[in-house]
Amino acid sequence: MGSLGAVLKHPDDLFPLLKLKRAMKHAAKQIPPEPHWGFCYSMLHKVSRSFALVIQQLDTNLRNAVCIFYLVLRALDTVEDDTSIAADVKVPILIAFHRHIYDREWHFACGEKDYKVLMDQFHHVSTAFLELGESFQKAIEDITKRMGAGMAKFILKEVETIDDYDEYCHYVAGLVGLGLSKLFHASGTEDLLSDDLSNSMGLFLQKTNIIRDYLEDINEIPKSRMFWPRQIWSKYVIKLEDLKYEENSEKAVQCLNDMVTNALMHVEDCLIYMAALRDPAIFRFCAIPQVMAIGTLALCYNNIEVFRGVVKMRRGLTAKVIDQTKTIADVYGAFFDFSCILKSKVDMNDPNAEKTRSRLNAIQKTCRDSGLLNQRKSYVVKSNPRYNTAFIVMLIIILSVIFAYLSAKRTN
Ligand code: IN0
Repeated sequence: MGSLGAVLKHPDDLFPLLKLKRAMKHAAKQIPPEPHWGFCYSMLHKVSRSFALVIQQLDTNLRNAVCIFYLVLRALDTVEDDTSIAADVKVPILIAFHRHIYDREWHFACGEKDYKVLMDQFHHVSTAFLELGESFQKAIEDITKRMGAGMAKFILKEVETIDDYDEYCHYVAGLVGLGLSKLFHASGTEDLLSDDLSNSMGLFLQKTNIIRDYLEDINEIPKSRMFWPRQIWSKYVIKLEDLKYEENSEKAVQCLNDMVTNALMHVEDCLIYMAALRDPAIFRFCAIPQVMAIGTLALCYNNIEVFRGVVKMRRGLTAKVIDQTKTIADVYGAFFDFSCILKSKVDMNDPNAEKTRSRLNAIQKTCRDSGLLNQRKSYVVKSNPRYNTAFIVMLIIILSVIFAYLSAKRTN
């Protein structure tokens, strides 16, 4: 659907969309003048768009550390993701990456588009990294070392069991949670939150990405990337790629629902983590990706389109999440609402229907028990066709007035 069509269908997206556009324009103007920091912040805007905006709101020292942490991880990810690099070349680079970040001379050409530029000009990232405070540098180095080693392990090994799946997600995302918790603590505003809770924050995001990106990963050239655990998909098909074929649609959706149910396991830890945060900017930084993740799961659940193309939250809903995620009450509200949507999609013939429903009930109970649900305005409501018609009529009247005004001006 085009953007005008989407706004006509969801008129209450319009103001958050305009606000987001304005904020992005403003953020793009705030690129620092020093060439290395300028490179890092413009790269951040290119590779993460809306997320860059949330990073921008952090206090300066923490913002710089998170920006560099994000780019170092993206660079590591670019090496891991590049299926054209042979394993015997890739593994030593991943294992030594935590040392390369101290070396302004180091560089390795790989990746595509913006990621290629990031890799080619990595010296800017190293230069900026070396200007961070020592506790920030140590935290980033430690996580990069553990993540590189974990990625190297999984270059040589497939994700077979659910334990492997949790271990792989720990390396590529759970460790990001551990690192961020250290950076927040080092910045002086937060207690050091537990490794388990920090890990769950990353696992919930990464499992959502792995579910959403099934088709992109399986169709990767020259070699498929496979992150769905065999222990789950082998209950439904013989080979992971069979899920994309039309004749397996029913099994594919059941497998997808199984994967979503597995991801939902982390939600309660994530809610505890977010409730423990004190600084409002850090809170928003953590909460926005989490709300987007539960929104994405609600969209993907029971949705065959995951196996046919890209399933993404519409831009207007993303803008709304960014605009309306400010407090823990907003987060409980969003998780409650998206759980309602998920519940309404559970088919009683699905083999995991009972398990899924009980997870959703547990999430909703946590949200209800917070006592904060009635303090919010629910934003995940179905659009009312009566309001849509009123909006379209209003829009036509405004456009007619502007047109009449411009025509009158031209005749004068
Ligand atoms: C992230 C995470 C992230 C943010 C806040 C708290 C976190 C706590 C634990 C773990 C990760 C946390 O958020 C980003 C979000 C992001 O990049 N969104 C993209 C959208 C997209 O689809 O890629 C955007 O353009 O807005 C995230 O996904 N990851 C990430 C990476 C580095 C850092 Cl410092 C923080 C990636 C991942 C793999 C999930 C950890």
